[in-house]
Amino acid sequence: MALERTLSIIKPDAVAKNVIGGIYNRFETAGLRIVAAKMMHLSKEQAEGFYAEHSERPFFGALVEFMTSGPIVVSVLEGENAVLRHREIMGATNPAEALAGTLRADYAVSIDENAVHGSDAVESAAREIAYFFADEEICARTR
Ligand code: RTP
Ligand code: MG
Repeated sequence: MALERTLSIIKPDAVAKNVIGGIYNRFETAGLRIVAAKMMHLSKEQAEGFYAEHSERPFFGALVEFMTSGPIVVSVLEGENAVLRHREIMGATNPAEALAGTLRADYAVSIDENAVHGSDAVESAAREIAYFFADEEICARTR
């Protein structure tokens, strides 16, 4: 088992629903530790940069519009197999396909407004963490 870090975003729909604490509770219950966190309201440029890999996809404009529609909570989660574990807690991208008990089954409305984001691999996690956090903003466990 590997100690990993992954990037988590609580998207504007979930922040608007007032369920930040409920989502954080799922992470902590699953053994993931929050080692960095900030609330922010993305600019169009920040959202486009974050989702640059999707820039040619038909849903890109709607995705950027949604991600800039309100504040989000961006966090770094640390734990054993954190990338995959976090994806399992989130559930499928489309909430209609998300397993019962996953965040998207419980909180997402549609594939476009699907409550949470999580890095999909260790490599993308490193890039996405660096997109939002300086090294000194990530707090190593000291006790
Ligand atoms: P995320 O990046 O947000 O964790 O979601 P994901 O890996 O499960 O999905 P991804 O393929 O990376 O897509 C990023 C976000 O774009 C929206 N999307 N819409 N209408 C569509 O077909 C479609 N496909 C993707 C979703 O909001 C998805 O989370
Ligand atoms: Mg993705």
